[in-house]
Amino acid sequence: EDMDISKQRAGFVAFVGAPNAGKSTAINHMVGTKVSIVSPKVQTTRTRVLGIMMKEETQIIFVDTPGIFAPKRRLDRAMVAAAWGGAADADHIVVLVDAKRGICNETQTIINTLKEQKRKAILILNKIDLVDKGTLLTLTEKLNGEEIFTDTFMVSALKGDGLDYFVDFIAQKLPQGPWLFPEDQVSDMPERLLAAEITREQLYLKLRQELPYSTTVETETWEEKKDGSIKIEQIIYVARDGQKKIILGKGGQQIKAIGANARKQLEEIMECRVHLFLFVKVRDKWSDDPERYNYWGLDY
Ligand code: GDP
Ligand code: K
Ligand code: MG
Repeated sequence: EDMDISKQRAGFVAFVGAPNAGKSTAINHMVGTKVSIVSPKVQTTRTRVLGIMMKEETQIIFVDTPGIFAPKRRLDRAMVAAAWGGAADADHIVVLVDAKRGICNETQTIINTLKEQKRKAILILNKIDLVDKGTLLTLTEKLNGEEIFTDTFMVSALKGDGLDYFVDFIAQKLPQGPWLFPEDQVSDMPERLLAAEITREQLYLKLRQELPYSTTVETETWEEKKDGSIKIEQIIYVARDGQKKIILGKGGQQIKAIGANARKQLEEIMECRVHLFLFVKVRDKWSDDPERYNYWGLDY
C-alpha cells in the first residue's frame, strides 16, 4: 500500500523536570515499552533517550532527559548539559512536575531558565494519584502565574491516567513533514546499550542508595543463537573492591537476583529467551574517564 507522505507529521517533544518527577515513567507508558529505565533514585537517567510512538499519521519523538539539578561533579554537569541540549532542539518542551512535591528548587530553576530563553512550554502535573484536588488546583494556579505555560495536563504516569489526552493534543501540534524514523522503531538506543541499562536499573532498585552512582554496566558480548535465544555477557564496573562484595552478596545471592530480574525484563522486551551472564570488575576513577562519557553519548 502506498504511503501518503503529504499527510505525515513528525516532531520532537522534550520532557524536562526535576529528578524523579516521573519523566521516564511517562514516556515508557506512551511508547508502550521500556525505552528508559525507572527507579526511585535520582540520576537514573544519565543521558538523552528517545522514545518514539506513532499516533495515526504522526510520529511523536519524545526526548527523555536526565533531571535538572545543581551539578557538582563532572558527570553531573554532563548530564544537566545533555538535558538542556535535548530541550533546545525540540519542537515542544514539556515541563513535568511532581504534584506531590510541588515547586521545588529544580523546577523553579527550569522555569527561570525557560523565561530567560523566552521559550513557552507545556505543563504536565504528574502523580495526581498522590494528591487531592485542592492541592492540584492551587499548584496549577501558581505555576500558570509564571506565564510560560501554554497548556496544562494532569496525569498519573504510573497508572497511565490522562496521558492519552496529552498524546492527542501534542500529535496535532507537531509540524507536517515525513517521519524521521522507521514506523516500528521505538527508541534510538542500540539494543546492547538498552540491555546494559536494564541491568543498571536492577542495581538501582536492589542496592543501597550510594552504590549505583559509582557503578556502570557494559554489554561485552551479544550472540544470537540458532535456537532463537540471545546470549549476553555484561560487566558491572565498580570503583572499589568493597562495592564488588556488595553486588555479589553472600554466596553470590545478590548478583543472582539482579541477573534473574534483568533477564526477565530483557526477555519481555526482546520477545525471546535470554541467557544473561554478569561479571563484576573494579575500575578506578571511571567517572573521570573520557571513553565512558563517549559510550553514554555524553560530552566529557
Ligand atoms: P524521572 O527521574 O523523572 O525519570 O522519574 P522516574 O520515571 O524514574 O520515576 C521516579 C519514581 O516516581 C519511580 O519510583 C516511579 O515509579 C514514580 N512515579 C512516576 N510516576 C508516578 C505517578 O504518576 N504516581 C506515583 N505514585 N509514582 C510515580
Ligand atoms: K529516577
Ligand atoms: Mg528518568
